[in-house]
Amino acid sequence: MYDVKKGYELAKEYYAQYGIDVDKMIEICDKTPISMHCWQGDDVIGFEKKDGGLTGGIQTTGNYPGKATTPEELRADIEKAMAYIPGELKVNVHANYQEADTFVDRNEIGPEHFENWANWAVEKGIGLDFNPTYFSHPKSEKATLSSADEDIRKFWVEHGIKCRQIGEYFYKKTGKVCVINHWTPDGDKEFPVDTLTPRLQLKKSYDEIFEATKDVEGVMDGIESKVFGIGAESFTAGSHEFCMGYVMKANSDHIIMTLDTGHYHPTEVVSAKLGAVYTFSDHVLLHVSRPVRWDSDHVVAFDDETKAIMEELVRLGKLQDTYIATDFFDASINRIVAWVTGMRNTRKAMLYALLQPNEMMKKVEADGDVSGRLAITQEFKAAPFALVWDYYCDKTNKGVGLSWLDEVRQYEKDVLLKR
Ligand code: RNT
Ligand code: ZN
Repeated sequence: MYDVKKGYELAKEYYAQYGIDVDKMIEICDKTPISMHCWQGDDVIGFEKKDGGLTGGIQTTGNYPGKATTPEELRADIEKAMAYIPGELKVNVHANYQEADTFVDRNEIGPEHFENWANWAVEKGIGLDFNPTYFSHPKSEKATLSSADEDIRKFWVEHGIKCRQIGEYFYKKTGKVCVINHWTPDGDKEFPVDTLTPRLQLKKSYDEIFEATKDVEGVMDGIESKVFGIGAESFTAGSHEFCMGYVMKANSDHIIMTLDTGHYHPTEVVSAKLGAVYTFSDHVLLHVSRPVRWDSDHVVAFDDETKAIMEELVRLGKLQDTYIATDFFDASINRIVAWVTGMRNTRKAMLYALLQPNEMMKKVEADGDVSGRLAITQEFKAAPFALVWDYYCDKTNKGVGLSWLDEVRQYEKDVLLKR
């Protein structure tokens, strides 16, 4: 191992030339929560006592051994991953991760089925976020909240209501706001003749869910859009325009947009949408993922788009107003490696964005010096960022460089492969 402290001292000098306070940026980064999705650990299956796999037009591919099959295993794996993820963390749970002795249907779940999650979060000192599960269920085969079948639509409205109540329970237990993400896969393989009625149904359903739970406290609600799902390639009821329209018209202090990085056409990027959304909204929920040609939910990379998103948030002054959550599921590699890599990359991109002369760049731009703007923004791409990142991981005791990888390999041998 090289001298991490020495590297940090040198990097600190480098950044100081441009007026960047490395320690202050590390502190901001460290305190900004990232919500880690629980579903990477078991390929989005959950713990309902029912048969049936993942549906809803999303897919995990791969059959790497050792996935979690019980809540205890999943929480143990999350804890293992947490040991290597620096910074404030939340854990994001889906409704199908309920714990009950016998089968409890989605419209009947309550806080009692999430007590173990809540107690565990309190013990770990972390916040919890939540998601209704409008998929992987016999009643979700055709449509959920946008269904023309009133019994089915009502069933899913009840589910949404229960989920907001569970969100409030999480808030009350942990003392931290619970961010709920509402995503429905409702769509069609072919382009429908009537594209309005399902949208009106979806709008009515969201209205009913929020009206019935208007006294719920401590919950934020992201409405997540999507361009298409597998088997529903031609039409999505909750499209971007629908969800953006819903959120903007609701003009509410808790209903916000969820922008998932995999949910747009391949040349569209979330980084380019943030400024426009923040013109009209106070908060955004992000699902940080990595689409490869489609919404493939690959592990988040330290790539241009993840960096661009964090740069936007920092430059807009919206890092603290944005709920940052991860959403990926790779079943072809060690799932803890997937979590740690994706979470570290998200955090890394945040620190990378903070370690730039953002005030200087804004001034240069305001002065009309577009040549200077280009030169400055390019210069920092090769700054000695890794030296600061290593120091941050060392300081927070989360594993410098690749030191964590051998420990996860050992855990695979000792725990995962024995399942
Ligand atoms: C699906 C959405 C959604 C899910 C999770 C499991 O395309 O991104 O957020 O990934 O609810
Ligand atoms: Zn998502």
